[in-house]
Amino acid sequence: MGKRAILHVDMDAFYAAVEERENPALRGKPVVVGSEPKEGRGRGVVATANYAARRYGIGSAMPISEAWRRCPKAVYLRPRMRRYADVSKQIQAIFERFTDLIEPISIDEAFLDVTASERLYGDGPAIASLIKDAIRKEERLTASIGCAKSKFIAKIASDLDKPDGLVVVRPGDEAEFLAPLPIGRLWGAGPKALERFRRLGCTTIGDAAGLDRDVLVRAFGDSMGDRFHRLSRGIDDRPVVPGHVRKSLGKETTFGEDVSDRRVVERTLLDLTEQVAALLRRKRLAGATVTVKLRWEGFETVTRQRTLESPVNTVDKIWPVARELLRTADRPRRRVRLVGVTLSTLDRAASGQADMFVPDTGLDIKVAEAVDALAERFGSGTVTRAALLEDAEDREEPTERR
Ligand code: TTP
Ligand code: CA
Repeated sequence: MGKRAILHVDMDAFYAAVEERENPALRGKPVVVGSEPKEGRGRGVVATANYAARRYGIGSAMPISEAWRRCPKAVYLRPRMRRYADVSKQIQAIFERFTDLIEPISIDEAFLDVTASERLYGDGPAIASLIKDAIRKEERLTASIGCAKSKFIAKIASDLDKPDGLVVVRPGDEAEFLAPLPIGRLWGAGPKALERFRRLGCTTIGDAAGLDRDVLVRAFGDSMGDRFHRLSRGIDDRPVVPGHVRKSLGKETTFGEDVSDRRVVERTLLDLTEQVAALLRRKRLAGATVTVKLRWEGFETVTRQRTLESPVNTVDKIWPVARELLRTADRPRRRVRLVGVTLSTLDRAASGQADMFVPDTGLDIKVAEAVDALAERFGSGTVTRAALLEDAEDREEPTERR
């Protein structure tokens, strides 16, 4: 493999840092961004906490009630997704000065391949410093960067000296760098794999690197075994793939025949909304912008969109917005050829149980997951539809609206 220079850039305490820079009164205080704490009775979770709040043991995905218990005097803020998405774009623009090979992996993280930029700006570490300086000066934020010849090593490195870190792993030092790290840092090593590694006597990546490839293949199968074998020795050739992050997720349907019955249009849109919500959840994403698209007979097309304060991925949160957008866009006398719904301004949803993006009803992600499971068995729409449509069918005739 050629000598590549890969950077992994990860913003520090991203949402909280944006809030701090925009409100000097927060400086030095513990700041928790997440759902409403309701004096300890809130049911949502923490999106992130600044480093002052982390000293109380507060972190992403922790129940907000637990955060409150640990530090009631912290400043508790709701997320402002649009703001963070804007800042994310500014940071992306800084990256673009140095390379076209940018693979964003979330709102505040990206891989950059700067190999071809080295002639112009100096080597990888020098470019990493320039990027950190630009982010500090222009955005008043700090980033942590890992610099190595592969994505895997760069990603681990960026995490080792947070916040405001720059960790460089020189070519040839990879195995030595990895050896002492816990085996859980290997990409793809979930709980099951960890248990198997434990039985093989491996606790560090170095332990795994010491095993024969055959042993790993026998324990994990051809593909995972080979992967662990290579990664543990610091071998990772995966390229930086530009524009990897999904920007929106939507579904649309063209009717077999143009439709005038608004109940049919709404039912179809609800169906599409359910599918989009389920897909978002499966991909562990949530979106803050809801867009509804309508095409009339004759092909004229309109879209209406609204951005919510925080991202959502459940049908009961998306549907009221989608329905309202449909109703404002609609011209009831015209027949409808196509209807669609798209969620954008995407962000990752908290993994696991309660979804941070459903602040006051820790339950509905569970309900949504149960619905997903049922939908997989019986087809989508089995559960939620009846309840949600009631509203659609009981409402006044569409002609009474614009
Ligand atoms: P992270 O990069 O995981 O965390 P961070 O930037 O807040 O802190 P660190 O310095 O450790 O990198 O996530 C980026 C943003 O994504 C974070 O600011 C808030 C959001 N997020 C959630 O909303 N929920 C989550 O469970 C996680 C992990 C992140
Ligand atoms: Ca981060």
